Amino acid sequence: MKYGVVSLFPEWVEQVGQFGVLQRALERGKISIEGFNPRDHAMDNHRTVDDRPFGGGPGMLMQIDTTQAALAQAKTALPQAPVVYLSPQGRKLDQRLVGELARLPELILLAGRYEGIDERLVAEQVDFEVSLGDYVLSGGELGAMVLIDAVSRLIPGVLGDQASAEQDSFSNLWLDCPHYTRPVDYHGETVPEVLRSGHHGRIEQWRLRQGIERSWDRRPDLFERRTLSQTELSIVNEHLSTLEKASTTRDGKDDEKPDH
Ligand code: 4GX
Repeated sequence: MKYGVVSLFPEWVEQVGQFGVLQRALERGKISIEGFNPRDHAMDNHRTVDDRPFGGGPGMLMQIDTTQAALAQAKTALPQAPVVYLSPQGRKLDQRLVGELARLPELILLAGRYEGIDERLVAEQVDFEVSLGDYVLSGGELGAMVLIDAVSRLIPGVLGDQASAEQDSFSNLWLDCPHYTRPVDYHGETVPEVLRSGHHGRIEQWRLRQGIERSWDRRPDLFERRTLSQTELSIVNEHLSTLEKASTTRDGKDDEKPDH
């Protein structure tokens, strides 16, 4: 995957490739990251890259010519790349979208600063918008970095062990199960016996169950519009009756609420 990043701070975005698995991916030529800075195209003495919005109001916009010039340069370098604009108006990034993007050979990420970019430039030049979530960032750079990180680890050969990408949360559509390492006893809490049993079938079952139970408890939205397999359904049903028992036991306890 070749990434092009149009940003006023391209060196910052490029740093995402200086550590960990992405650093190795860069070294192995699995990915490349090239920045394109609108400021390099500013010709006035102040090297201006912002401009005032028509209609007034607080804040500035990206100056259209310099943004356009940097984007044009990125498109020449990456002729096959769709242009992704990071903005809160975009499709929210999730693992499904990450997977779709990972199949592309090239990607241009347009990271806006200030209040954004002229709508005509967006309409003419941007293929789609991606949002990191419903909160406000100071610019699209962190979005571009998150996207590069999440997409790159799905590219074959980027993770040492391809199986670990598939095991992560959301690749299997459920939250991840808990993990344990040494020591067996940590502050009086012990590692679940099943994980020390060496029984791989039971370990797999336990991990699936833990992931589904955690999803039910913490992310009920993951069950919306999803058809459960027979196994998943029985895990949920058993979890529900366990929760039910626990709550009726508590309700029935008369030593918790004193009688008057
Ligand atoms: N997920 N921001 C983009 C500039 C902007 C303003 C208006 C388009 C329209 C964000 C997010 C995000 C802040 C980046 C505003 N762009 N990006 N920037 N959430 O909050 O991606």
